[in-house]
Amino acid sequence: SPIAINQLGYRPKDHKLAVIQGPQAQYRIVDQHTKEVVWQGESSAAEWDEASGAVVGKLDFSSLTVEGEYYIEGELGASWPFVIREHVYYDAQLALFKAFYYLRCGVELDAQYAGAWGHKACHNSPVKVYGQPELTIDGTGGWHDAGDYGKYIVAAGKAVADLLLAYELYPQAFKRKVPLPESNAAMDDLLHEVKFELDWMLKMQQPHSGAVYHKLTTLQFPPLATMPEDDTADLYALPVSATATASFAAAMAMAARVYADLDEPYAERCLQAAKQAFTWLEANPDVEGFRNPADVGTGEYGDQQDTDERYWAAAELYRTTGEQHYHNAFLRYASEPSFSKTALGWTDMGGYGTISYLLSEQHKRDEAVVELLLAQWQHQAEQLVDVCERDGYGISLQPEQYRWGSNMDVMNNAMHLLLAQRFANHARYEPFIAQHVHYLFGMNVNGISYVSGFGHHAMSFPHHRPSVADGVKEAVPGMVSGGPNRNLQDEYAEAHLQGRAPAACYADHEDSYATNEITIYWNSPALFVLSHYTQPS
Ligand code: G3I
Ligand code: 9MR
Ligand code: ZN
Repeated sequence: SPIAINQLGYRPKDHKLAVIQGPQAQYRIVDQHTKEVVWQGESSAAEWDEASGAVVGKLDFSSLTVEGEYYIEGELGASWPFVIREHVYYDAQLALFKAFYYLRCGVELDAQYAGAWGHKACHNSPVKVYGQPELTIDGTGGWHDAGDYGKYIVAAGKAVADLLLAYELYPQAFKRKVPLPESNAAMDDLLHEVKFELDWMLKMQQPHSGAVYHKLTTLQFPPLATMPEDDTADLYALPVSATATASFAAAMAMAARVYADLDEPYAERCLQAAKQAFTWLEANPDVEGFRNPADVGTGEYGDQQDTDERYWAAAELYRTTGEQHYHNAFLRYASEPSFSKTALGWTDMGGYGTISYLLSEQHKRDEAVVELLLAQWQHQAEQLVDVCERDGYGISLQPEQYRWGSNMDVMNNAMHLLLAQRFANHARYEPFIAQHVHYLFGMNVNGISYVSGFGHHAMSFPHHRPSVADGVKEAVPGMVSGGPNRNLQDEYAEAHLQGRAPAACYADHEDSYATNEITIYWNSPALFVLSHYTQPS
């Protein structure tokens, strides 16, 4: 269909948009059941959209607010049916969260909780410390990172940050049970699931030094059609890094705050781990960025810049403890211009430090720094909105920004706008935020919902080993695909996507790891954003 919509549907009072390829024209919205025309209007003047390589116009039907099931119809064809309903995002939000459960390592996922998508216990052998053949550690638990079975600390850091922030800012969005094996009345499921990851992260800290191993993987990726329990090659803990240690410190400091009222001893343990990691960072100001040794081919998560992670760690430790020492450290890092204070990726974590400081109202702060950080945050929000206004599909990515994991950038930007609204206490960005959600769930040039199991035409063939190997027709649901990547960085993309416009460089194919893999830190910002829509008002 030339008419791209949010396949999940729209909430009655939200901004509602469809994007149509082709010339400006008249459209009708028809009630799917009565066949009555309930709305009519014209699309905006069609324009060439560089990112998608198409001539498109927008159909804004925000004025249709009556709940129901509809489709859009015009000369060129009709859209998928869609609903307008208050609770349209509830199931998807829960599924984006449940995806973390499906990624659990070390334990059996049994049918009671996993349905058809279970697996046996996996990756439970002792972990060899790389380069020290006599040493092993226990590295069980945690989430598989992605389509592969590696477990990487900096990736975990971003995912945990998004989940705990979502929980701090939208607690009411986490009152429904998934359910999980641990579900109980004492803690919301989100905290049980995050604890599953934190418990693993704690095992990655060297007991004496406080530094944190960069990652835990086999030496090479197993073949694609491999179930977790069949991936039995030796496991290695790769050397410590400053980025891992600082991400770890920040995530643990957040956990110490969030778990404080519910599980005091656990919160205390997280805090001690965070402090110990930070002490190591202070004693080691100049550390080479992590590089894979020559015989290791799994994800590198290399990053030469660790000041942003240190800035974030200092901010979280200050927010959690109020101790002057961390404030001083934060201000020192804040004065360094060498890194972005707004980025929210696994490489560039500065944005999380900024969020944390801006939310530390209960402590003494340097007001000049607060003003500066706020101004930067709001300035970037305005820039994102400018891009949305020019973009054919109304999102904030520029053509050159469709890179590996672009859907993370889409959701990160929506997250940025949500925080910008919160800091300035307004709701002016709502339409732009909604457009990012519409894009993720189908309002894009590929007409696909990038979340498995959600939408009439949903991503179905992720580069995700269990989804390939488990013999179940449907992919594991609730997983966010990496999305369009103009750099064609896998053999499948290279062979099939040449010459396409940036946003069209996407293949729903299991071999295309550079456009269609899934990871914990692509799900996490999407979960944050949907939690905004599923917090009962
Ligand atoms: O941002 C730059 C852009 O400015 C530049 O023009 C372009 C040119 O190549 O590169 C862009 O950077 C890309 C970067 O991702 C963006 O985040 C790199 O090319 C690209 O190689 C890099 O890809 C990373 C990929 O690993 C390969 O290292 C992804 O970010 C990262 O998410 C991905 O992570 C993998 C793990 O290694 C293993 N587990 C699965 C996971 C997801 O695919
Ligand atoms: O499956 C791997 C995926 O998780 C990684 O993100 C990706 C990039 O590091 O690599 C994938 O593994 C491929 C390897 O790099 C090249 N040969 C094919 C592998 C896929 O089966
Ligand atoms: Zn495993």
